[in-house]
Amino acid sequence: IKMTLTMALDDEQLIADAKATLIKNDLGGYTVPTHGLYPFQWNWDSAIVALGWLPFDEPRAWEEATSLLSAQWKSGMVPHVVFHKHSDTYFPGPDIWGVKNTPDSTSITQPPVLATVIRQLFEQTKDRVLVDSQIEQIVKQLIDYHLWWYKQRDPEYTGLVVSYHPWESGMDNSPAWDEALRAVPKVGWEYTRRDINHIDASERPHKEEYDRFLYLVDFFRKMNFDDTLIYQDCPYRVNDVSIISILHRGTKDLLALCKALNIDNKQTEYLAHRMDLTEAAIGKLWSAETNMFHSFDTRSNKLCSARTNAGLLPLFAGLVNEKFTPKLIEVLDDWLLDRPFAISSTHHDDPCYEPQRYWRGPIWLHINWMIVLGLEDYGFLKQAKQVTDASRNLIYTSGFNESFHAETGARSGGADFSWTAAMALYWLL
Ligand code: 9YW
Repeated sequence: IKMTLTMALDDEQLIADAKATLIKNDLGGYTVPTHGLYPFQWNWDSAIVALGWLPFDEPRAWEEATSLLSAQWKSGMVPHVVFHKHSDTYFPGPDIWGVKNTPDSTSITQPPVLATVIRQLFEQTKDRVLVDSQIEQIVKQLIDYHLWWYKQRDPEYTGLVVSYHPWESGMDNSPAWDEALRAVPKVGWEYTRRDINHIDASERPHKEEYDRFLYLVDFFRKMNFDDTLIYQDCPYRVNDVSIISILHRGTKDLLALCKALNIDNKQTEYLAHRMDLTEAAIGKLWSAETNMFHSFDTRSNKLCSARTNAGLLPLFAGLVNEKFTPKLIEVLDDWLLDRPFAISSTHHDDPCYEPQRYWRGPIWLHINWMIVLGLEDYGFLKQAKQVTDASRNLIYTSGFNESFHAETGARSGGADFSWTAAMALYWLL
């Protein structure tokens, strides 16, 4: 299937193409984001992709989640990449991460959108025997995962968990990280990137960023992956507003699942208490200058200055109070004004905006989907429709790409991309 579509195809054809994309990327129990560029299982990709399988293969949707959870660490952490099968087309692989687990994985995690996805699967799967055979085990693992987040990533009970790597945010080269990353030394050894064999360098992070990404990977290994040591000494330690929002929404959805399953115990009480702490602390991430939320660098004690789409995700979490809501919506209205394609990952007036470079401008559909769910919860239906239409335009313009050029809607990053096909199937078509 050729995904460089220049004109709108009818929806039926697009649905068939989206299904074919997932089937093509299926490596048996898990779906790679796209062949070549990302040949393994990624955490938040898999969660989103499960939603794409749901309308046409329910068992496969659930399997996407269980294969990811099969890599859960004893601590409760669910890794950001699971290296189920060997591949040479991606760098850095398991040898560089140095983790001694089976299956091989990285030592960091990714935004925990899985709990929200499992709630949707639980509510929408028609085959209830399938649901009943899996749900309790999955919920148990999700509770461990969320407990790990709060205990290890917010040991001081601040209400705001921390992240140790831009890869952990899933928004690798977002300008939000520029200042915090500058404090990280560059790695001392030579290496060969593989990403720029697949994608033009103008659409990827710079070497400057990779040098620091790899320093951090080395650092985790040197710390023996010890959560306490890393919390103390990691040179990069950020309150990522996207992770905080996704975690908060995920915990809410997880507690709703627990209620449906009559699970009510010390652990669920603890999670509810952690949610209260986050609600009390979120104001720290609000900027009265930009009227939106920002991530916070806990090393320099400063808000990250760039205006990015992550700053809208507290809507998804239900973390925006009455005082902030009208201001944030005003910012969004301005962001969307006269834009056939939206929402750019960095605001088009921000000095760091680059419409073609990965998380510095291009549009990502799964982020739009989360923002739309938030807008609907808050009753901003006009804006929800605007973002949904602007997202559908992208599919019509250029198909199932990793992300989209913020001005032209053209492909940015990889083609034949699983999470975009999944969002098309589950949400847009
Ligand atoms: C990398 C797989 C992943 C996504 C991330 C995205 C990118 C990996 O690809 O990171 O090597 O740059 O930033 O969000 O999960 O699609």
